[in-house]
Amino acid sequence: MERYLFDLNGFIVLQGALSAQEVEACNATLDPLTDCTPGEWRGHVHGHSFTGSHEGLNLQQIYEAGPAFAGLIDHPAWIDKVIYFLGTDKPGSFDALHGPCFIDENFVSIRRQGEAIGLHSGGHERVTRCQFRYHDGQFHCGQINILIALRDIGPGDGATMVIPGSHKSNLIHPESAAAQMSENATSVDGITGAVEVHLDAGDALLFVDAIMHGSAARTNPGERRIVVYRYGPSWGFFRHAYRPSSALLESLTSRQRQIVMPHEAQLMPGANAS
Ligand SMILES: O=C(O)CCC(=O)C(=O)O
Repeated sequence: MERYLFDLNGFIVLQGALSAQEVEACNATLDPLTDCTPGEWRGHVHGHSFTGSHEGLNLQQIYEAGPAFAGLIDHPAWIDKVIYFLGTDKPGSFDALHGPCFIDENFVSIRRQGEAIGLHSGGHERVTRCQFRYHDGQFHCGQINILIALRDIGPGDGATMVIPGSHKSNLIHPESAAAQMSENATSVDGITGAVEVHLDAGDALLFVDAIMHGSAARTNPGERRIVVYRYGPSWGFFRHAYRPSSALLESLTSRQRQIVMPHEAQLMPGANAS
């Protein structure tokens, strides 16, 4: 049933993915971090904002915050499903060069009244990284997201919104282009076909990034707290354990450098990259 619903809709909800104790441990770890500001380091966790306007605070590299979050990396409630939908569960899969998956972003998002994220993604874009693909009896998705509620998310709480089935759409959503031009771009409220996904604390939303998604604006007081771990196939990382030397990097043009090493490690001051 999960396979069928994921294929049909582009998402499934894993109810009770985290126990009450796990949710409590995550929230207790977060409590001292919620006043972090974008650009600030708290240990190895970095305050961040997608656009710096209405999307609230992100705490990037949240798996560094402590065991409660490190335990989510391969949590038994979802890891086998993630690998299955990436299609890297088969022995010898060439998409599984460095193991079955790679997390390319992990963060907590904290939103307060008025904050939201606008509609984005969609099957019409055919973006390789986010793609939904099924071939010869196997899923081959480019990115599977696990979004976990750390507090109950109901009406007015700024729920994640999805357009079921839009991971397969061929046409751009007619309201999407218009929404980019108006203040509606800041949330998914009012978009035809979009539904709120209400979650209890500890529930997880598993979705392919190709689905059109975003969130409702939070109208209730208080704070929405979610965690997002994005999993993709591991092949995008270096094939072998070689790394370019700093002498080479320093000698390259900016275009060459971007191809060889797209970005420098952004680390807490004083920390060493491994
Ligand atoms: O914040 C949300 O509810 C949606 C998250 C989102 O857009 C994403 O993970 O890509």
